[in-house]
This record gives sequence, structure tokens and C-alpha cells, in this order.
Amino acid sequence: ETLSTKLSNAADITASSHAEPCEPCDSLSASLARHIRYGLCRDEHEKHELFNAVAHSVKEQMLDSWRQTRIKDNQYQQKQVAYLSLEFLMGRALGNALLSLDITADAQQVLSDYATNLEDLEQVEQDAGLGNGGLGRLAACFLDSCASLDLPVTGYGIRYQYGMFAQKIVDGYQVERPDRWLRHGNPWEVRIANRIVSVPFFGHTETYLDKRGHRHHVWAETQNVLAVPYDMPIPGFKNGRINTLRLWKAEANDEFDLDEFNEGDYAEAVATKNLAEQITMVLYPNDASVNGKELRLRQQYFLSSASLQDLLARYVSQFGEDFSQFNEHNVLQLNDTHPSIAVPELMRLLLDQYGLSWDAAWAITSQSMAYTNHTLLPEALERWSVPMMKNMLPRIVEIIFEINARYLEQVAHHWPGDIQKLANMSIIEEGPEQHIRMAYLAIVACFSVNGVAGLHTQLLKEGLFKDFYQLWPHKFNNKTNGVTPRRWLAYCNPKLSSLICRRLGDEWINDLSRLTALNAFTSDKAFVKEWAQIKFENKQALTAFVKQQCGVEFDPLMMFDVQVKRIHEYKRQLLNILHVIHLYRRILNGDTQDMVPRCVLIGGKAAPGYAMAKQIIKLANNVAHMVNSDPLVSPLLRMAFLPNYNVSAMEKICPGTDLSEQISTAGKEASGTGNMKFMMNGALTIGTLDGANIEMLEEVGYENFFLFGLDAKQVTQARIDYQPQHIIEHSKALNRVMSMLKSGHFNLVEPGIFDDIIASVLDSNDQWMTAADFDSYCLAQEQVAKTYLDQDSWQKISIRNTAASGRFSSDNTIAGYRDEIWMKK
Ligand code: B1N
Repeated sequence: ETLSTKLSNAADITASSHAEPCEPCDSLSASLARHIRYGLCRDEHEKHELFNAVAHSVKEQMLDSWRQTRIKDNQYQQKQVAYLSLEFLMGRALGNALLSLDITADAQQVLSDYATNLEDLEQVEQDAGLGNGGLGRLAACFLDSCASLDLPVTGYGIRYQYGMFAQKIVDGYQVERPDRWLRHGNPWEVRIANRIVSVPFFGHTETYLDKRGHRHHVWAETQNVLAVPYDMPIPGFKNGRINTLRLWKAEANDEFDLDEFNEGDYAEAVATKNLAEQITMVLYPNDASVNGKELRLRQQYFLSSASLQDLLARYVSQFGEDFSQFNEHNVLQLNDTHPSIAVPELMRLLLDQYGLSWDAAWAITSQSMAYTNHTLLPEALERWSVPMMKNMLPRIVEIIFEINARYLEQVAHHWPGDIQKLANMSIIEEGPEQHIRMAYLAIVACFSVNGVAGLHTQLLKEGLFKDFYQLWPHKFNNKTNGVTPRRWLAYCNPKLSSLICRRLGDEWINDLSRLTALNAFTSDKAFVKEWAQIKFENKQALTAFVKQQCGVEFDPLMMFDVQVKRIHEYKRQLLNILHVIHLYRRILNGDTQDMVPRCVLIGGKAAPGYAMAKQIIKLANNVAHMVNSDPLVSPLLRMAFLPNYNVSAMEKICPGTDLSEQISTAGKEASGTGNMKFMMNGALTIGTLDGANIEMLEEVGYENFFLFGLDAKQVTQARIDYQPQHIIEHSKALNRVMSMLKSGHFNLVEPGIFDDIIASVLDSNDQWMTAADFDSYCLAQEQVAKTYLDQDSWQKISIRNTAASGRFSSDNTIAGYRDEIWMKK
């Protein structure tokens, strides 16, 4: 490699010069040899050092295409999309990159020279766990689909030094451990020192009139924090596009507290570095609930401001300060309200930095931003205290009040004389302390508001955002979630993937609707047999994983019944556990007719402050212990709680699952996406009419789905006069289960620890209506068992589920965002 090649590879990323031809980079093999020889500076190396060398070599294979993509996109021939998200749950990158670049076989070959195999090496990579659950993983699937659909989309997020906490189980309880994912460095990232920006905090505002009588606003005496971009490559599937995930790290400004330096308080001044760098220290571990901490708002503003400054600088370098074409060339998608402070921030930059009028700035802002809502749960709706925000972001608060005043005029015009409407719809919530309703701010400013599944969008329009839907019906639209078939079938299930390729070719990998052709094979005996055999082998692999992670012995001849997701009352892991207790009691009573041997696996993290969720984990562990330690029970029933559920765990779990549990209280799960991964991999679903389950059922048909429980309307109805005690009295099965729980059978030496859980089921205010759906759930589970006994029909249904999963490719979802939101004329 010549020095000039190196220099041209490192060229300024803003350069919009044409790509000059350069020498091709080294082969993977030569590159790896070089990294091992010159990168390690030692003769012995540990596993992670070899992994880093491999990852650097694979990244090197992407650098030329990455640069070409950047140069092309800087010409703005296509509208540029910025996807703003506080979370990107990327998981591991190596296997995915090899698949996208089509060099997996090459890598296997090269690694054999180093006496290691690829599969083992892949396990060495730390998950990039920069997200909580579905919302963050959705962002990751979207990036993969955008690159694969050749769309110029940049992900903007935060480079948390500590991602999602690692979960350990001690005495059945969750214990949180810090996720030190950057400990050995991150070989995929590139620090882009020439795109650093500065983000203001605190200070105060001043206004003055200029000579022409124009009012100007100054945000003075701010404390500035540097935002340093770290870029990660996002390779498209075999198409040469490499998009960028740009993650911001907070660093102290050198001028930070210069006075203290001068006054001799050197140590004090250096210590303030920590305050700045705190901002990107840790991911808040709340899923579908808010954390009202000031630091969280700082993270949100930091991400929004840095990303917008980056976007504007890039635009200005191409078009100068003429913003008339901005909307033609840029659009921003807000992943929930978490980055919605970008709305007043874009106004501020256009007004105060670039001198635009209010109307001009508003025209640009309100035509460039789109908002995705991910939940109806009231505990997840963000409201920020005005006094707190005034202190931290005084200029931003001024702008929000101005937006609100102008918007309320429209409301008054639409509903003349209706004072209550004004109060209900105001962005400012009144009370002992004022609060900013971030969702309202987003709806007012954005040209598009979308939900993430059909039912969810309908409930947004009828319920939570009803008034807004009446005012602006054209803003509302649905985009049902999806998952990337590259990671969630082609990569994670190589055996099934190869069988499908042998029969259908490989076009399904970026056109998942082609899987419907599998329906033709349900009566092909050899095919069905091979389908079953692959599931069996995947179950063997999952058995080994469960043994290693939980010490519990599963048996691949038994049915694998799996529920993995964040622990939340609305997801009703409790309903699942109550069913396990029901089966356990039946076995103890010798009532085992038609019972199918089952292994039940539950996994997921509880938010550290969510006491009830933590008790549910404890209950799962205690029930598992009782079930597994009775030799009379274990031939028919086994149970494990899998610690530290994450993206990499799901890659092993979904290929080996027979039955997928999607059992949330109807109306509560906005979409769900784990449900789709299981379906793609041939699992059958037991589920309620909630979120995307409804659309999965639509695709696969009632005969191939185990439906149970109240629907969303019935849940609302049943709430009015809900008497769980009464339900329990009339249900033999539930009665026995509750008695067993109350008797202390699962907590003999820990009296009282499940009292809250028991009380929650008996509570007539139980939001999650666990008792209401119990009988219906057990009945559906009996149907599952009956179907499983006939393996031939089970396997056919399994094939039909994979065949019907095409609609849930995130390629499909992204095509919708592209055509109906981003590029819509
Ligand atoms: O977003 C997923 C959906 O598939 C799930 O149904 C939904 O529960 C999930 C605050 C959230 N909604 N809201 C969140 C996450 C973190 C946080 O701090 C809220 N996550 C969802 C993808 O659409």
C-alpha cells in the first residue's frame, strides 16, 4: 500500500470531488496478515485481539465503497434522510458484514490459516447493545434495509460508553452489571475529528434590536460541550452501498472553564471534563417508560443539536446559505419523541445562526420532520418540566412557547370558543409546575405522524391523538414494523436458509415475498422431512446454549415454548408462568392425558427500577427450580430463565423455537417485532389480537395461528366491571393455580415474596387483565399440544408460517417510509 493510497482513503469526508481511481485495497488475507503483523505489536495474542484484527481487515474491505457512497451522496442527487434515534441496538457486526459483502466463505478459508474457525471467532465480538428492546432493534433493522434498498440514509445516535446493562441471576433475582462493550476498543468505528461540533447548555438569553429595528436573540454565557462523531459502516446487501451510522460522543471543550485554569484551579478545571463527558456515559435502561432525569434531556438535546448542525453544515457546503432548497434535499425521521427537541433546535439554528425569519424557518422545519410513535402507554409519554428546561435550554423554551402560541391560534380557529380544547391540546401542560408535552410538540411540527402496526395507528387516531387527527387527518399514517431477513433468517439460520435457497434460489433474501413459493412444498415429503430435521438440529444447538447459560437440561425431542422480550406487566410473562404452574399441577395430579412434553424458556431484562418486573423474574426462576427438581415432572415439563437476553441470544433462540409466545393484553403492544423473527424461522405463534399479531394472523390464516383472549375493544369493555375474584372462583384451573401460589409452594423458605404478584392478579384494577384471559389461554395451549402430537401437520403449519412472513421484512416497511413519507411529492 502506498502512502498516497492511504492519504486518499483518509480524504476529508466533506470532499465532493469526483472519486479518483486508486489502487485496489489488499485482499482479505493480505490485510489480515498485515493487521496481525503490525497491529498487535506482540507475538502472542488473545482471542479478542485476533477478532479485532479480523474486524479491521473486513472494515478495510468496505472503505473504498464507503467513500464512493459518501461522494455520491454529497452530490444530493437523491433526497437525504437522517434517522434520529436515542437507540440503535446493533448487536454484532462481523457475520452481518461478511454476508452483505458476500465474503463469508473467503473469511472461513483465511481463518483456517490461523487455526480458528469463523463461528468461534464471531462469539468473541461484544454486542453493540445501544438500545433497550424493540424500538432500538427496529432502528438497526431499518439501517440494514435502507442500505440494501440503496437509500441515502444516515443514522444519528449516541455512542454510549456503557450500553444496555448485563443481567446476571443471583438466587433467582436480577442483578445488573455494567456493559463495558468498548473495553477492547471498537474496530468498526472511525473517529471523524474534522466534523466535531459544539452544543450549548445553560446560560441565559438576551434580545436586542438592530439598526433596522429587527429583533435578534442571543443565547449567552453558555457552557459548550463538544460532540465528536464516530462513524460505523452499514453495508447494503451485495449492492456496494455503505451507509453511515454516526454516533456522537461528548467531550469537554478545551475552553471549558478557562477561568479556573487561569486562577490556578487546574485540577478543578480538569474535573469538569467529567460533567461534559457524563452526557454519553450510559444508556437509560427503561423500555416503554420514561426516565425524567435531567441527564436524559441533556442526551436528547445533545444528539438533536449535534445531528442538525452536521446536516446544516453539509447542506451549506453544497448550496451556501440559501435554504430554499433544503426540504427538497433533506428529511428527518424522529424515532419516537426522544429526539423531538430537534424541532425547536432546527428553528433556533435557522433563526439565530442563519438569520432566517420565523415564517421561513417554520416552513423548513415543519416540512422536513416526520415522527414515529411507538407506544400508547401513558407511562412512556415524555413530559419535561418547564423550569428545569428553562435552566438548561433557555432559548429552546422561548421557541417552544412561540410555536405553541402560533399553533393555538389554529386550534382556536378550528374550535371557536372552546377553551377546554385549547387546554387539552396545548403543548404546555398547566399545573403546579408547567410541563412540555413532547408528543404534541412533535405532532404540531411534523408533516407525518405514524404508528407501527395497523391496530396501533387506529388507536392513535381514535384515542391518544384524536383531537390532532381531527385537525390534521392528512398527517396520520401507518407503517407496520418489520425485521431484516438478512440477519433474522439468512444469517441466523444457515441450515434453513440453505434449504430455501436450494428450492427457491436466493432472491428471497432481498425480496421476502418470494417465500410464499414454499407453500408448494407442504406436500413434498422429502422437503417436510428436511424442514423438520433442520428444526431438530437447531433445537439441539439451543439445548446446548440453554445448558451453558442456565445449567438446565432441555431435550430437543420435547416442544420448545419460548417467550423472550423485555419483562413488563403488559407483556404478561406472568400469564405464561401461571400456565406452567397449571401444567405442573396437572402432572403432580397425574392428569397427563394428551400432554405434550414441553421445555418452556423465558428470558428478558427488567428496568432496574421496576419492582414488579423484577419479582416476575424471581417467580420464573423459583417455578423453574421446582419444576426441574422433580424427577416425576421433568419427562413432561422443564423450564429455564435465560439470563442476559440480547440480540446475539435471539440469533440462537429463534431458529430453535417451536412455539412463540406473543401474549400481551390486547391494545398494549404497539407492534412487536420478536413475533416476526420467530415466524420467519418457522415457529408457530400463540397470541392475542394485539399489535402486528393481527397482521401476522391475516397473512397466515386462523388455521395456522393459536389465537386466544379478549380483543382491544373487549378489554376496554371488560375493564368497566372487572372482577378477577369472580373469574377465579369460576375457573377450576386458575383457582388451583392461585391456591398453589398462595400456599407458598414456590417460596417455602422465602415467605411473602410473591404477595404483590398474587395481589396484582386479584386486583379489580389490574390493567393487564391476567385472570380474564387465563382460561382462553389454557384452551389455546391444549390446541397447541394437540397439533404438536401430529408432527406432520405441525411441520406443514411451520412451513406456512415462514411462507407467510414475507410482509414482515423491514425492506417492505422501509419501501413504505420511502414512498409515502420521505420521497412523497
Ligand atoms: O417499540 C417497538 C414495538 O414493536 C413495541 O411494541 C414497542 O413496545 C416498542 C421509551 C420505548 N415503544 N416504546 C418504547 C423504548 C425506550 C424508551 O425509553 C419507550 N419501545 C417501544 C418498535 O416499534
